[in-house]
Order: sequence, then structure tokens, then C-alpha cells
Amino acid sequence: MKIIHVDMDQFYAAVEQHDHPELKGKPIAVGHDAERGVVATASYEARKYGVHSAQSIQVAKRLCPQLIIVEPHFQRYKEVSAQLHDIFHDYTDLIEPVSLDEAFLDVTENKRGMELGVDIAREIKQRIFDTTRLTASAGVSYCKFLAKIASDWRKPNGLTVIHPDRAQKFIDQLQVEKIWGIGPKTAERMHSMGIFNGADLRKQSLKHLIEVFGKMGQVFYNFARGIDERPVVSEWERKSVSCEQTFSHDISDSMAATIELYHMVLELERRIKKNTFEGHTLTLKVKFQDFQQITRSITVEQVLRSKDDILPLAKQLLQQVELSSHPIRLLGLGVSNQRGENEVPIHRWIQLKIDFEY
Ligand code: DCP
Ligand code: MG
Repeated sequence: MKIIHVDMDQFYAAVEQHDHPELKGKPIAVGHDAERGVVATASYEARKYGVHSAQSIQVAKRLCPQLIIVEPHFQRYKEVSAQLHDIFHDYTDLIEPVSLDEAFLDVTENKRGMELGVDIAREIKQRIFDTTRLTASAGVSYCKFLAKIASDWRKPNGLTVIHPDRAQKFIDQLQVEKIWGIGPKTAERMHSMGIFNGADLRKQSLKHLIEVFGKMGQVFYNFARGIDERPVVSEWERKSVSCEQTFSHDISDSMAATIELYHMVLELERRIKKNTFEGHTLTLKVKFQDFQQITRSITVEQVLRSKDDILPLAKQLLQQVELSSHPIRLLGLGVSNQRGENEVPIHRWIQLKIDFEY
């Protein structure tokens, strides 16, 4: 596995300093300047004074009297986030967003066929800078928890790799509070047990860790050994349900294609039920013999739940495809767009584990 974690530096503050150059180099806090306002993020200049995210604006002003409070512009942050995701998608569709400025990328297999995660991370950082004039920090490792720690290791504008061969040594010296899932309370508990770093944690038995920390005991036990098998879960997997089928023989007659489509609708209906998913957009994907691919979508007002909702629309989409002169090797069908707003493209498809015979 090759995982990259990307995290923008002082994100909201960096965007504001970019958009308003007079704020560059100044201590700023993004947030509402109100009695009960809180700091969303502070520039590094302000962090020196102890100003930080989630702190009350009033406290922040006391700590740093020259602090400039800037109203947030969420639309801008979203815009920048979309630019980041456009860049990520050039390398992989397996992207798990954590927040607007942070994401995990699984680049084990990537669209560029690049061998080293570190080369991809370096390129992504450079392209982010070229596009947005903002810096990001990136971490590269073989699992999520180490990739995340790595991206934080040399902030700002950092790039850190934790190689599998060096992971155990790295974890052994790591302060436990840096480990995912260990917040201030858990850290305090660990300290009281004489656990300060990964090596201390690794000395604990699984039984004891589970006794003290419940289910998380197993997670901490694994992390101490560099084991984290959580997959990168891309957003579309939560935002759409789909299936696809590659045929053993290419199909060029519409009757055969309609039969296939019928089976796919049944499978899709099953997956919609299983995932308790509801969407308003149906997308048909067709890959032809020559690997050329097209998608056709339709968005409707009613929720697409059952075969009866989906089949007429699927047929309608299939009719828009010219089959006779253009045999097809694959069909995909997906439902997306939970809120019934604008269409959501479906980025990745799951191969159906069934084969139909004629
Ligand atoms: N954010 C927020 N409230 C918080 C924490 C964060 O509104 N309690 C917002 C503002 C941040 C953005 O999310 O700019 C990203 O959060 P990060 O934790 O990644 O912090 P930054 O990007 O600001 O700083 P860093 O350079 O440490 O990543
Ligand atoms: Mg950040």
C-alpha cells in the first residue's frame, strides 16, 4: 500500500493572506469577531502568541493584542478545496477527504503509473502551489495513521516519508499523543500507566490494553506495531451506489443489452437496499469494444429505490446509445445525488461478481 496524506498549511488563514496581501506576515485569526466567536484558524504569526483553533476570539485577543480578526469566506475555501481535488484526481480516484483542506490518497495503483509515493507527493505539492499559491504538507507511508503523522512532521511545506523498514523505529520513539485516537484524556491515562512513547505502548499486553481502553485497546496494540489496515474510502462510495459488468463476449444487439441491463437493475436495487442509499440521479456507463467510454445520466425528482423506479430510466438511457455498429464490452449503472441537487459524477465502479450466459 502507498498512502499519501495531504494537509494544507494554516488553511483558512493562508487563503485570507493570499487574497488580501496586506495581511501577509501578520498575526491573523479567522472567525467572527463577536462575544462568543471562536478562532477557526490562526496564522503562524498568531500561533506564536498561543492563539489556536477552537479558542475564544476574546481570549485570543488578550493573548495577542495586535491580532487581526478576519471574517471567514467559506465559498473561497470550498473553491480551493475543489482545485485540490482536481489535482488529486489526476493521480487516483481513491481519495478520502477528511476536511476541506485534508485528504488521504491511495496511490498504490495510480493513473500516472508512478513507482514512488514520494514522487507523487512532491508533484502534488508543487501543483497545489502552482495552482493556488498556497503550501501543503504531505506525508507518505504504507498506512493511514503513519501517513497522517508524517504530514504533520515537518509543517509547514513539509514532505515526510515513513518507510515500512523504518516504521517500527519511528513508532517506538513517537510520543503517544501523536497517535490517532489518543486525545489529551487518553494520553493522560497512558502517562499514569508509564506509557509515554510507542515502545512503552508495545510492551503492554493486548489483554491489558483492552481492559483499560476497551475496543480502542486493540487499535492501540496494532498501531504500536505499525499495523493499520483501514482502507482509504473515497467519497463517492458513500455518495453513490453502482455496479458494472464486463461481458465475456461483446454485445451488439439491443435485446441482449436490455437483458443485461435488467439484471444490473436488480443488482443495483439490492445494493441500494443493503446500503440504505437514496439518490436522484441514474448514470449509465458504456465501454465499447475499442475501450472508448461514455456515460449518460438522468436526474429525476423522485427517489430511485426500486427496480420499478430504475428500469424505465435505465432503458431510456440505453436507447441513447448506438449499439449496432459499436459493440459494447462493459455496462455500468449507478445511483447518486442524495439531495437531488446538481448531478454528481460517479468516479469509480465495482465489478459485479456475476456472469450471465446467453
Ligand atoms: N478549522 C476550524 N475549526 C477547528 C479546526 C479547524 O474551523 N477547530 C478549520 C480552519 C482550518 C481548517 O479547518 O484552516 C483546517 O484545519 P487544520 O487542523 O488542518 O488546521 P490548519 O490548516 O489551519 O493548520 P495546519 O497548518 O496546522 O494544518
Ligand atoms: Mg491544515
